[in-house]
Amino acid sequence: MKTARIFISSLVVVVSSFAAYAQQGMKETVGQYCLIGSSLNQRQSDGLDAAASAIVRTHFNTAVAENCMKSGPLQPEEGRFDFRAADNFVDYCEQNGLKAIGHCLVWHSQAPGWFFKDKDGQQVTREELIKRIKAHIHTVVGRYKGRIHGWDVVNEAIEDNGTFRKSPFYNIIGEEFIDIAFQAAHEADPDAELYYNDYSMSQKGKRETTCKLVKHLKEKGLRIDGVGMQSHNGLDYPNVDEYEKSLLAFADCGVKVMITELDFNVLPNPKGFGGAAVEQNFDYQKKYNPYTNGLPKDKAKELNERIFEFFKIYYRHRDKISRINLWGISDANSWLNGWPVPGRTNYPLLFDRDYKAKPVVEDIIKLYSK
Ligand code: 9MR
Repeated sequence: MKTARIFISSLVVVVSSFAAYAQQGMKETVGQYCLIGSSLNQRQSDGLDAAASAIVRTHFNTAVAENCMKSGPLQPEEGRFDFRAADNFVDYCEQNGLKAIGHCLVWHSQAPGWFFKDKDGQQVTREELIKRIKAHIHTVVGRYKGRIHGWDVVNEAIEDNGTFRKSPFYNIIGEEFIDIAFQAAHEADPDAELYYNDYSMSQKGKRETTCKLVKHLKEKGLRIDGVGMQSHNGLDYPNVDEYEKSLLAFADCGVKVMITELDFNVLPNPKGFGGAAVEQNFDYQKKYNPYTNGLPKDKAKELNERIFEFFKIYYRHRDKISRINLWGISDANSWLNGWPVPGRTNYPLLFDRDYKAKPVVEDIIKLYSK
């Protein structure tokens, strides 16, 4: 009788520890070292995607709004703000134990057209543009004061060759627009972390100018907490040595390194394609969309290994990385189905079209459970 009881209680221990392991998500494992999360599309942050919410609750402790906090959607006309979607995003994060990241305050790409024009349709003056940047940042950051963990203050201001992008912000104000944005964000929420975020960060030119920018901001006494490496990767780019070099270079400048928009394109790219500038577009051709009925086994394996290769780098440098963020939850949600070629079937994320974890999720959990 006694032996049977001991046997049963040992069985209970074994089964329950197995269940605990099986239920362990990335937030208990990767989350011991850094924030781990995803961008949320509006349907998700409105709470309408139950399958996505289940993944969020098991695996993530942070999230970024994929689109609804950009300046275009937030301030479609001067002085008229639409905060409905952004409010829902921040509420959703609070209800689901996620540190909310604000993306993004100053980005040439999604700034509304009126931002750069005066009432006669002429280019706005330097003074007026500075006023508009400050007003936008004070209103948006001020509204969520104390509720946003960190803001992508300036997004994609540097070209691959290290020169500043000739955006309207740069052309009208000069490099100082970056200082102005960081200062305004800090004034509006002194406790929020502030980041510079960009793609193709493994490029030498971008790496060097980003480091110079961080040093410059610090020398001016402005707050900058981190650099975001977007990491829109593919199976054969970027070069991992250069990528790692950038990660270490940013850490050396005394800021946190964040992987902010991680995904992995598996489809063939048109000639001339590079980076992640949303303006790039190519016409649809069947040869660019070879896996409409699922990824062949060898490609799926290659993808798994490629994703894991990056997570091994992140694990190795876990003392330097403060956040790893995927750019979407399931393959079905990814922007890479529509860019740079429209209408494709891509497989860039950790969860497939049925919201099922790819094998690499288990690999990542094991790696970070060591
Ligand atoms: O994933 C986003 C896509 O849905 C939008 O149409 C696009 C333009 O706003 O932006 C995408 O997200 C971008 C991010 O905000 C900044 N880095 C590049 C991302 C992919 O283009």
